[in-house]
Amino acid sequence: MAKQTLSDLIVSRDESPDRVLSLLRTYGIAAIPNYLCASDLEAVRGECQTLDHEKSEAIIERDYHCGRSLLIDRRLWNPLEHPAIEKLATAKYLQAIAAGFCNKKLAFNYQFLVTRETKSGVPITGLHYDRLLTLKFFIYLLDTSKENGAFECVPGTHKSVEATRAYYVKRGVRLFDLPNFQLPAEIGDPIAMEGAAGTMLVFTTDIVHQGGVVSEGHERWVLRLHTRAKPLPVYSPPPWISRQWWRESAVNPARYYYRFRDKLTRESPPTIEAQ
Ligand SMILES: O=C(O)CCC(=O)C(=O)O
Ligand SMILES: [Fe+2]
Repeated sequence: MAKQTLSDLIVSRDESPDRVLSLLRTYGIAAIPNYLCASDLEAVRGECQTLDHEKSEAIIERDYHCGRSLLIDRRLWNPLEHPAIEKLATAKYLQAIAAGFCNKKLAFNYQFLVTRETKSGVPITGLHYDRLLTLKFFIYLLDTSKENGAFECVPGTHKSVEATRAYYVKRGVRLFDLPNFQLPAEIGDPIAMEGAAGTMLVFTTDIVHQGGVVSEGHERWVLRLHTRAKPLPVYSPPPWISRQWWRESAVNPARYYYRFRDKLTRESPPTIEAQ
């Protein structure tokens, strides 16, 4: 596939969700500048700020090596107290994208993460795909460029990652153990998805991606909504009662069948590359 630039991945706010879907399917990502208008952006920022002081079972502070990270479960909070984030999380436009992208039952935007990256000089993450497959609606709350750690990705890698995931899942490998940071060195240079505050990136986490590096004197602030297929994939599935647990358990016959077959056929995992 010819190398893309950021402008190939941009959808204008007044285009239909179909345009986002087409980029999402081809490249694994689309960017919508000005997704939030100035007043909605201001309101979302205000609510994100108050989350910092809110005590609720819905909000969990997570360890984060480059700043602060709050994980919020929307199923456990009071929507009336967070109207701006609720409006964003329930938007028909986003529902149409999610439904068009995945034809399974969805936990649509059931969870979101607010991160504020203030620590400079350290990569936010290295290049990877996520172990838990997620459709992310990732919104910059501040103007974001390479200087303050813009999200980066290698467009078109999601298809081979999907095949890689299927390869391991078929063989009973735990999602927790997926080698999601093991990527070929020649995968290609990632594109920095720079955008003004209010820009939304829509991507499947099967795309190879990473966070950038915040430079001294700068910061990044992001809200990202998580949509996943049901039953929700997890790192530690509940024993006995979940299909994921049986698939990952020692009694899964596929594990032994493929061990035998892979020896005979010398089949190896697909190569992760841009397609
Ligand atoms: O924070 C970033 O830019 C990278 C984020 C990431 O890896 C993710 O949301 O899955
Ligand atoms: Fe990730």
